[in-house]
Amino acid sequence: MLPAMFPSILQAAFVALVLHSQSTASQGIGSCSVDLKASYPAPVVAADYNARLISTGLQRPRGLVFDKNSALLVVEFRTGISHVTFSSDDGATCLAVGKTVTLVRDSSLTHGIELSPDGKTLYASSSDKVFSWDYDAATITASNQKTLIQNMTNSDHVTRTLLLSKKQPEILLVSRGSGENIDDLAAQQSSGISQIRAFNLSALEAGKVYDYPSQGVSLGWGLRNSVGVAEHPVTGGIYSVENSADQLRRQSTDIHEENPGEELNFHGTLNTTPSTPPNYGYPHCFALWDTSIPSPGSLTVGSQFALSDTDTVNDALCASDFTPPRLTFEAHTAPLDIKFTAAGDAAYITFHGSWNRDSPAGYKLSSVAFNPADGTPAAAADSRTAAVDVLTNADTTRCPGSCFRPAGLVVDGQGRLFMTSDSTGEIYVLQRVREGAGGEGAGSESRAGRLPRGGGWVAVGLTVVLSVVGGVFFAAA
Ligand SMILES: *[C@@H]1O[C@H](CO)[C@@H](O)[C@H](O)[C@H]1NC(C)=O
Ligand SMILES: CC(=O)N[C@H]1CO[C@H](CO)[C@@H](O)[C@@H]1O
Repeated sequence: MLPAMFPSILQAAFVALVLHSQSTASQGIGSCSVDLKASYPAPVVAADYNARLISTGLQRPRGLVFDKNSALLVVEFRTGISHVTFSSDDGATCLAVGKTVTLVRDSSLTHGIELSPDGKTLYASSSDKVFSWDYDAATITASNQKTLIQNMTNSDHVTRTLLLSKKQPEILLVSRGSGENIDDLAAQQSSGISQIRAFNLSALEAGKVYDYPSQGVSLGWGLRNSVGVAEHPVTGGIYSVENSADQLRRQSTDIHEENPGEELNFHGTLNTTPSTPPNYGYPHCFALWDTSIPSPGSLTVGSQFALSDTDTVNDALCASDFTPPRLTFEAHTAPLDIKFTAAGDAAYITFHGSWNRDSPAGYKLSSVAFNPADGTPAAAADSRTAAVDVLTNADTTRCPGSCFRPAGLVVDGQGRLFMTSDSTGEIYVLQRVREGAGGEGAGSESRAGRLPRGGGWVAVGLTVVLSVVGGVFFAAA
């Protein structure tokens, strides 16, 4: 009897400890009339953040940007672009969505969206093309559609992430993934597969269209599917988050459950773009997340490894000829977006969630601490704890069915973070409520103080009771 009961009591104690330091979304601080409820268990919010569900009913929302009138423009996968206004903004996370109208109806659009610094040119992408429109925020119209870049069609990965540089506003970065899980074409630079390329929009002659594979400047290749791309606000350093491969075997052993790691790659700054762009490894080399693989040798977390030691590409070549990630994340968590805070002290990353794993992983929003002055991640390259939970599903074993799936991010002028969940058609807003977040080591005592009124004391009480109960059972063990 006792051994069978034991794990559940430990589990209960653990749950209480988690409750002690976290709260659930939409349990407001102060009064707010916005009270949307998710159709799945309420997400769990880190204690140094508030979070609220503010919009539902969108069609697979992915990327999003703010226009000059503080409306959100949201690209909906294979639907178009919606214009979302707020009927009230009572500060913090208390925003009420007023009207949502269709701005662009286009079933080819997938994910990428950008707006020029003057707010008058809108950009979005299909799997093949990047388009622009003249955008009028007052009349809510997008007109005069043009094709700027073409020839990006892939059968498999269809997002073409767009990033307009803030440091060089005429430069548009476009990230394109692979056409299949292991795409041999990616090994030829001229294919334009699995690359991030930069295009000078000011240099595009009227009526002309850039050819993706052969024009623009490559920031790197061998990037399987780098869906999130961001520019550090202080240094201008370009980072991307890469979705790495599925179903991998090493020396014929199945290693896919815990490997390879997803990657955070660094691409330098736009004014230091090297004439020979670095190769980040795919489809030959992959980043290690779990070191328990056949013949690990001296490989550590984040080292790049080959699939076979008889290959022309082996571990030694992966180390010498390819650029390793700057950070590695849990296998198959599927990072889709990365956005920096204005100060550059943290980056938020949406992990859409796994399919190629027995136990679901990801399905959460995380933060990664950065050194604001030099724009580098605070954690070492072999860290397994660089990504810190901000908003998580209450029970990941129920994902993807009863879960939100984070996709796009945007930070507003007040530092509030807006996040789409494509599978549930939702937008969440989050706000950091205490400085020093975005890294590790926040004490749980101060976190408890951020629970909604009343809840904190219940959680503290529960923890005390269960710690005592747990202690008794630990002692018995
Ligand atoms: C972009 O093109 C314009 C027009 O040709 C040129 O003046 C500008 O220097 C270019 N910008 C960069 C960063 O190359
Ligand atoms: C190399 C290549 O495939 N080029 C194509 C780019 O797209 C245009 C417009 O669809 C085609 O005409 C080119 O053949």
